[in-house]
Amino acid sequence: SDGQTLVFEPSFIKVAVGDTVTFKPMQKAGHTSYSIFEPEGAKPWKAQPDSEITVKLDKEGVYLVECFVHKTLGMVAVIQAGKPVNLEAAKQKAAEESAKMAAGKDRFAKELALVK
Ligand SMILES: [Cu+2]
Repeated sequence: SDGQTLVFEPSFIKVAVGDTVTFKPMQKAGHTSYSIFEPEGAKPWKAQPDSEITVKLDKEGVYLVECFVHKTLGMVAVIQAGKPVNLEAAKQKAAEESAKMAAGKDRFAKELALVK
């Protein structure tokens, strides 16, 4: 870590379809994990503040994640499960969200650049 606290770490991960991912809050800062974009047919998730959540990524594609409290500060993450079949739509949604941010406007783009 570089000392930043309003970040997901890692902020990009690639997993296999059917894998589970656990989000763990590292400070009591009201952090939450919300999915704001998922592959078609995938179930969105919303963690309670300061609470761990484990999600199963059972649909192939790109998922966009935000901390509900710090999303305007660019606290966002990207998960790729299998092939990025919905990448163009994910980029569009990420651009819309990034436009509303006060800081970290480039984070979604940097994370999505890692999708292969
Ligand atoms: Cu947060």
